[in-house]
Amino acid sequence: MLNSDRNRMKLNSDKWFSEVYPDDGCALSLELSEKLYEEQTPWQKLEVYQTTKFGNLMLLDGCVMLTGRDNFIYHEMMTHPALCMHSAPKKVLIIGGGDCGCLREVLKHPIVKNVHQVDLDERVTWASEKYFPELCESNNDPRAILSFTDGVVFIEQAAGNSYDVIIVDSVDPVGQAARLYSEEFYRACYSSLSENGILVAQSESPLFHRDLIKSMQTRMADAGFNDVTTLFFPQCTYPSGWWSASMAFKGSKPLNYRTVDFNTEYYNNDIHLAAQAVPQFLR
Ligand code: AG3
Repeated sequence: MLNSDRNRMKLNSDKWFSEVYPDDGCALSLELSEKLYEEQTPWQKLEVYQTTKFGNLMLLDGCVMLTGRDNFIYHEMMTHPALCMHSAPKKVLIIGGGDCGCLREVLKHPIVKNVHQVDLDERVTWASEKYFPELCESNNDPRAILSFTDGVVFIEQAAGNSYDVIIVDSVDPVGQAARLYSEEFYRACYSSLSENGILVAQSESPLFHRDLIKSMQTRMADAGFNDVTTLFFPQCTYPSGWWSASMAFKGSKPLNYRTVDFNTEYYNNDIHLAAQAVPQFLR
């Protein structure tokens, strides 16, 4: 396409989905080819579309949760760095993560003995099984348990020393989900982690939500964690296209990390180190 044609192209609202970020005066648009599903679940509005170039798209309450094309970056970064930094991550808990993308990555680690995924909304997993079957290919692994209940209540009732790694794959910190970003919640995670346990939680955009990242780091430290590190990575279909995950260590932050011996699309040893480089404005 010539540049002059490109400039004349307007977004036709029937063909395009846009997630608008009003606080930041911008939006992300994806070209749609078909609407595949829509449901108001007891918790949220769930929609699935087929896009022209990004594979299937899942929205929750109008926010992009994942696309077939780029979800691998997020799911690999939410799982492999933390699992590789733990010397023996045998028991893993995923809070949220109903699309099962994190679950699939966790189960790639042979050292993992069991993974419990706790998401509020069973319909998200149903939709993922139907429209993102590649993410759900390990759901029948005997090491996996899927529960559909409130993650905050679940972790408050969990016994001490229950998990080696806890992964919080949640939606943005609005409404009910805001509880997953509180110091109280991090305290409950701390208590249920084993001695050198690691917590990793999605922590939004470094460009748009720097105050949130800073306050998550502070709350994690205030909850008792010994060390906190944020990982940075691209995620082109989330606000600003740049995303983060924050890790909290119950013991001291390990200097060594295990190398994966299975296929990944984004994560590798160089990425493991590079993702920890902190931008100047977040120091
Ligand atoms: N969880 C984080 C999604 C946040 C995206 N925010 C937005 N589009 N406003 C994603 C779930 C993937 N397993």
